[in-house]
Formats: sequence, structure tokens, C-alpha cells
Amino acid sequence: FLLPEVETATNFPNDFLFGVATASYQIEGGWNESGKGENIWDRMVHLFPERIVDHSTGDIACNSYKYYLEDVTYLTYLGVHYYRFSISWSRLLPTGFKTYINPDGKRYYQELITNLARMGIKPMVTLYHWDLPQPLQDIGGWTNPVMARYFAEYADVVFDLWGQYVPFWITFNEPGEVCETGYGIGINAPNVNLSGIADYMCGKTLLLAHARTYHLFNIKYRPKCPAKVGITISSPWYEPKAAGEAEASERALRMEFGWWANPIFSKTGDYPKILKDRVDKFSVYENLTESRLPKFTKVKDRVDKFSVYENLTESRLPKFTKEEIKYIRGTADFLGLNHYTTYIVSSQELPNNSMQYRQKDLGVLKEQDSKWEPSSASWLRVVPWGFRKLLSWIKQEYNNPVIYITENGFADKGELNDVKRIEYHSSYLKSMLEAMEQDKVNVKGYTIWSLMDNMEWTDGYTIKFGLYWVDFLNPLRRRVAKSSVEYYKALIANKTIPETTTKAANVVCFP
Ligand code: PNW
Repeated sequence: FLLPEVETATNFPNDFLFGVATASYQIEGGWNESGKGENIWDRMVHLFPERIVDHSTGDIACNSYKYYLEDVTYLTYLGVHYYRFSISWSRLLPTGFKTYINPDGKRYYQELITNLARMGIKPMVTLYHWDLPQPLQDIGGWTNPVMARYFAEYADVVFDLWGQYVPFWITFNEPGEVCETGYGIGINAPNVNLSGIADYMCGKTLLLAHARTYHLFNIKYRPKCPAKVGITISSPWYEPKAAGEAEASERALRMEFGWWANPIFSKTGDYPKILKDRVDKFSVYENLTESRLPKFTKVKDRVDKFSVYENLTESRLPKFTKEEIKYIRGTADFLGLNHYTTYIVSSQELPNNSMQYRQKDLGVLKEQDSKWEPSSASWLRVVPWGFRKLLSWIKQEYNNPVIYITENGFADKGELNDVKRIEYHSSYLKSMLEAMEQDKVNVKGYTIWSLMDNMEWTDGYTIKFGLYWVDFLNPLRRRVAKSSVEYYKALIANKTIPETTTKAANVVCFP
């Protein structure tokens, strides 16, 4: 007589994967070591130090270029199934072009990947996490359509070297941030300030670069090693400010998230209709001068008679041809999703003579509730329920794609007993589980941003996302476990969210 075996109930499916993420510029340092070329972030932090709040650089950062084996030790301790990191294009190809491969760059990533494999940790490799080789920016960067070819050629080099080791490839991290903050509002490198123009040019090139790389992989590499190839898009949840503002929420999601997701993940492909309609419409208005038609209503009456293409010039949004729409559609094995926070949205149409083109195209005001728990990042408040809503919306809008959460994280000031980080992850994971169990959203993996404190772009070292604290004043860049390390380690081992009612003990004994 045998008693039935007691199965410990776990929150997460058995095949669910957990990981942590970093990005080359944010952790590697070694900005000009052993043959690495200059990239757009090197250029920006050196020429315009005031663009970084603490005037810092990523010249050394966590010095993972030197201490990557330590990183592997901590990844092993955490027990993560995979490590999401990015390759520095200009470390591998110093000029950006495939004609010269830097042997030390190649050796560095080979060593990292080999040591991960030794420890049973799968690499999830991002090909582009914002650090474009400077020579490629000198020819216009992502606004130049030729970049689709150069990106695919770089990817070809990487696939050829490491296709055998890497089960997950991510072409781009956050095309929205690349194009809008880099080429639209000019906050991030390369600081191009042409909102509603250069950002849309960048977007078209980037989507074609992604698709070209996916097709290249299919033809040349998938027959040998069938990795999953995807793209990572970031999105907050947009909660309508009032019942009547549901349209503003829908519009923001479609014009931001959908800008990237629609061409790849929708049945029809192409940009969302609302994005095309609104940019086309406003592009026409912009061409009618105030002096000719002083009053808004008259402008409207007048231009409504003309189609966009009959008018003075073309839309600011460069369109895809039918062939390109087909070429891009379906080019992802999974959707990588970065999610951090939620905004409350309402419709806010800007006047026609406003030069904030992209803002006008969007026509949405974004706010946050001051009652929501803040973080050390101005844009990040803790709103766990938004995660479930976003996941369910994506499932509905894009026919239930396979999703990996490629980033989710909380910013503080670097506390070792980081209870707020632990609470953040517990609440967001619970919300994600509700989406999986109740709304049947197909989430396969979850990644914490970040393994360790690092160079947080224009915020420099003033805000911290790490599970490990890093001593940036010490040349050894010692890493020290925060409380969240034990929390995440237990979570991964048990595939269950640990009880956090009792405060996590600070396990750092001799820091
Ligand atoms: C991500 N937002 O960017 C990046 O992929 C990481 O490199 C970065 O370190 C991390 O978030 C933390 O900032 C984001 O405004 C930038 O919602 C902005 C937002 C989200 C993600």
C-alpha cells in the first residue's frame, strides 16, 4: 500500500526559464582596450560629459571585460538558466564593417560563452544594445537604409562564430528607445534631434535590418543549430485616465509598441493603421503655412480635400512596399518584452503648428499617480497590475505569441538589504503568473534587469538596478551580493515565489 506521492506545488511550469540581463556598454568597460573601436556612446560621453547626470562614462564600468569570470561565478551561484548579455559590435568589428575581426574581441566572447556553457548556463545574446560603431553613425547610422545590410553582415559574423552555442538570439534591444531617444528627442547617443522625422527613418531601417538578419539565420544557420531568434520591445502599460480615454490607451500602445510589433507579429504585417493615418495627416497639415490659412478649422476643411500624396510633400513616415511588408511579417520565433512600469493616459492633441512632431503624432498625455511607490528612476513607479494588463493586451492584439520577459527590474540607490527590489519582483511575478494562469498568456521565461549595478546610460551611476552591488571606487570592481540574490536564488531553485512577509536577512557578512 503506497501513499500517493506528494508533489510540491510550484508556481511556475517545469520548463519555465529564469535569467538575468546586462548590456555590453553598461558593464564591459575596456572602451579602447585591445583593438576595440569607438562607438556612439564612447563618442558622446567623451565629447559631451554634461549629457550624463554625474558626468561619468562607461570607460571602465563594471570592468566585465576583465572580470567576466567573476560574473560567471555569480551567475552560477544564482542558478540562472540563461544569461542575457549583448555583444559590443565595435569590440568584435572595430570599424563596424565585417572586413576586419578583432582577434581579442573574438576571444573575449568565445571565453565568456565557453565558460557559461561549462556551467550549464545558456547564453541569450542581444546583437544590438545601443552601442553602434561610430563609423556607421558617420554615414547616418540607422537613418541610412544601407545599415540593414551592414547589420546583417555583422550578425553573419556572430552567427558563424557562436551559432553552435547560443539557443536564443535577440536582434535589437528596444527599437523604440534606439530610434526615439537616439534620433528623435536626441537624449541618448547619437543625439539626433529630429522628432517625427529621423526616428521614423531609423525605424524603417531597423525593421528591415531585423528581418534581413532573421532570413539570413533561417537560410544559413537554422539547418545546423535551430536557435530561437527574436526581438526585444519595451512597453509600459497605458491605463486610461477615465472611461472615455480607452482610445488614448489603445492609440499609445499601437503607436509605440505596435510600431515594432505590428510589422513582425500581426497577421497583416505593416505599421498599425493608426500610426500611418496620424503621421500622414499631420504631415499634410504641417505643409500648409499659418499665413495661408490662419484658422485651424479652415486648415482642416482645406486639407481634407487632398490626399496625402497629392499634397505638397510626402508623409514624414516612410512606408514599406508590399514586398517589404511580406519580408518583415513573421520574422520572430518569440517576442522579447521589457516591462517596468505603468502610465495613466489621456488624449491631448497638440496644436498644428507644434514642432514636436512625434508628440503631436501620438497626441497622448502620460502621467503617473504620485501614490504609486516610487523608485530612484524618475520614470519608474511600482504598478504590478499593469504587467498583467499589458501581457493580456499583447496576447489579444498579436495572436498569442511566445513571450520571454527579457527585462524587468527596480531602481534604488544601491542598498544591500534591498527589500524594495524583492517586493517589486514578488508583486510583478505574481501579476505575470495571473496573466499566464488566468489569461493564458504564453510566457516562457523571465529576466531580471540586472545582474549587477552598472552604467545606467544618461543616469550614469546614480541609480542602481543590480542584484549584486559593485564597488565603483575600487579598481577591482568587487561585486557584493544584495539580499535579492538569496531571494532570486531560492525562487529559481523552487520555481516558486518565496514568502517575503519576513524581511530578507542581509547575507553579506564581511563586505
Ligand atoms: C531599458 N521606460 O531601457 C534598457 O534596455 C536597459 O539598458 C536599461 O538599463 C534599463 O531599461 C533600465 O533603465 C528602458 O521609460 C528605458 O519605460 C526606459 C524605459 C524602459 C526601459
